[in-house]
Amino acid sequence: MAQFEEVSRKSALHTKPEGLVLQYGTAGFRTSARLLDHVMFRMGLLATLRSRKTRAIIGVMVTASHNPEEDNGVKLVDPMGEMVASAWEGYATVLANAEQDTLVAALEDVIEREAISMDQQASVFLGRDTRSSSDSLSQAVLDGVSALGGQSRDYGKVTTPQLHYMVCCQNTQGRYGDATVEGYYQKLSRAFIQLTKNVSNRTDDQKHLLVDGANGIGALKVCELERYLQQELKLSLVNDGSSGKLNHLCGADYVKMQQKAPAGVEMRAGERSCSFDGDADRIVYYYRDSAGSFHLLDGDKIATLISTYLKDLLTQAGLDLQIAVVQTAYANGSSTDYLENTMKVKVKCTKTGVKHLHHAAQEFHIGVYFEANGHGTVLFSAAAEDRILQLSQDPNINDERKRAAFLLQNTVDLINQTVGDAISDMLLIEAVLAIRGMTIQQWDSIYTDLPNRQLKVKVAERGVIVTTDAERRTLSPAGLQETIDSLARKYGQGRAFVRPSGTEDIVRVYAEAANQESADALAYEVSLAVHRLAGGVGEEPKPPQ
Ligand code: NG1
Ligand code: ZN
Repeated sequence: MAQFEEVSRKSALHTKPEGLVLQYGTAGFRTSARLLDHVMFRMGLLATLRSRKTRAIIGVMVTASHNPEEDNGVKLVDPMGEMVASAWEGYATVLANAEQDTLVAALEDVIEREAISMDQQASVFLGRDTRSSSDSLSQAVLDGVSALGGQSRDYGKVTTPQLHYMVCCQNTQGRYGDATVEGYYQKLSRAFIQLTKNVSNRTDDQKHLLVDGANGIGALKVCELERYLQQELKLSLVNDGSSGKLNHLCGADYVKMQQKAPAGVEMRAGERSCSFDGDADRIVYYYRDSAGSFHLLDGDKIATLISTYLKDLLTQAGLDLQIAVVQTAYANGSSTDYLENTMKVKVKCTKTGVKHLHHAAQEFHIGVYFEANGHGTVLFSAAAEDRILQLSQDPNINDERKRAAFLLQNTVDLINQTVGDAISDMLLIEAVLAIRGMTIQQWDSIYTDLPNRQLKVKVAERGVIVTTDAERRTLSPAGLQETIDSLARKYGQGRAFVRPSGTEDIVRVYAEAANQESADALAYEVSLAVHRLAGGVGEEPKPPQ
């Protein structure tokens, strides 16, 4: 077939390093940028097939999110803006790992299994982050798309959530919004201004926010957004990419893992600050108190703020819609306890990785999902959106219900339901704090986090760790879970679990306990058990200092 001749010809320009094996992981392929050219070309091919199969536009995002500048990665976006279906993650792995001379056979296999009609039109939307390698890697994706006769639209530098948004807008014929960056800013800023315009007495301090752009794409985009906000929110941007290195000593991942402010951020006591990650799909907030102590408000605190706000609005609106919060095992135990026992909200725990949370959130009228690291959003079912719309148009309701319906309606518009979005989440949090007249300290004091610690352990083969119960327990290697159980029992409010990372070649250890010393000790002891029982390589973990 002539089509495959083109694939073979172009593929020779994007050769695979012999013997290299990569896996489509928690967030697509992610590794050193110099190993990815062939993967990008092949993801261009696969996205084209997926587009033919679904008869819709498919997205391809070139980014390695919070990884260092030298890395890169790629993820595919399905028609409604969600992560690609899991069977296709398998095809992605097979295609990426096919040697040069078996690539066409691997493609033909996908075409046959999925009964893809090659006459069907195909269209791919492409976006990329600010990494220096992203330009040429994007070109490799475009080569793959054209080699299989697909059309493409290159959005250039956009955030990951912006690309998800474009895909959803185009596939819903504009019902979700206009598939342009301009359309995105207009929809979000309009909703933000509607939500905040009736809030009286907002001081300059309340309208001001310090943003750490991680020296990445979010920094560029937040600057573009600002002029749409009509001074209702004034942003001071640090780590804007003009001089610093991407994700280096800054960004949401750094702040969350180090539990300290990023480089370049000088905060006055009580000043609200936030950090994006390298592709702007994660956000965390933080501030310094008057004694100088640093306070982090992570994804769990964000989920709590948003779900409390929505629950109260539903009550005021008199709408009987079920709201739930979806978390992972990394959620701080205090947050789960507060949500379940104080707020009486249903909480569901899923495996790590936003696709799992997203899927679980779809089961409810309103599903608020956040990973502790700050990746999350809110999903409204079609029925929930309809009921909110109907109520907002009902002339026979009292003022309180009218106001609540108006706020709910604009909240729906402010949220990027396709994927966690730092910019959309930031605007939502700012709007909620304004509407509720809350300071960041008041938000922080809703509950107190249990001290916790995350560690990494290097093992020969991380697949030897098999987990169950939403990754909260291990099935193998033998004896590991029993050891973790007995270690956790030694400490007040002790809880620990381990799981193989889906994005790095390591095992992650999480521990929390009533005080930091205990959390550190527990994390260390569990790390040691992993090293000893799961084939640790290199030196054994060292006790905390
Ligand atoms: P892994 O490496 O599988 O733990 C990490 C994050 C996830 C998710 C992905 C994708 C933690 C503990 N894990 O996954 O939550 O964000 O990266 O970026 O933060
Ligand atoms: Zn990210």
